[in-house]
Amino acid sequence: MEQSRALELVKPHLTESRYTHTIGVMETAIILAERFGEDKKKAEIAAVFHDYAKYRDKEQMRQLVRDDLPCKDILEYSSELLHAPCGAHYVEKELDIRDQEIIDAIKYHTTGRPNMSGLEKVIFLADYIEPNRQFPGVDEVRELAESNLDEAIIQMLENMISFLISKRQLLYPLTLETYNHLITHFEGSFDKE
Ligand code: DGI
Ligand code: FE
Ligand code: FE
Repeated sequence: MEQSRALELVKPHLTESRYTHTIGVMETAIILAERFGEDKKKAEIAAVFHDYAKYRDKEQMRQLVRDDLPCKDILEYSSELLHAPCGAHYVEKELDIRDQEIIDAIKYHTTGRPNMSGLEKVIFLADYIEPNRQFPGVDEVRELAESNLDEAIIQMLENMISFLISKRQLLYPLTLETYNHLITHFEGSFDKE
């Protein structure tokens, strides 16, 4: 799919600021894909559609999860988590995007998961560091993303998890599993006291 066609398809589903964010994620994802040897075209398409379901009706998304998706546990956590797996489903059904790597990158873009593919990592990180983002600590993650995808994601998860704790938000187990997996596999596997 051409970039212009993809953007045209996603635009009606987003607010203006979310569309600007989406363009930022797309441009960042292409740069990261180039840098870390991932497929740029897949990164572009996954980025364009990553927030496709951001403004869908929450009750309809809960229904979809209850009836058709395997991730039932998500229903017990923040409704902000719904748009990732539901978006992956809608993109497949409504836009006929069948590439499983693209679908998985959309599905896991909010929480990550253990053993993420390179493309999943690129979208997960691009969503966090795109130029319109202004989270505390984001510049440190941008700096790490210049050279090390896994280190950047570990720092990003530390920021995210600390932020959620500071707001006394429930932590979705998959987010923690992503973090545990990365520090086990990419920070040396010795125990730190
Ligand atoms: O959709 P975006 O705003 O671009 O970004 P996103 O898809 O990463 O969604 C961010 C939201 O997801 C934010 O409100 C925090 C929430 N989130 C991510 N991981 C967890 C989480 N919320 C809870 N409660 N638990 C998590 O583990
Ligand atoms: Fe999102
Ligand atoms: Fe996003």
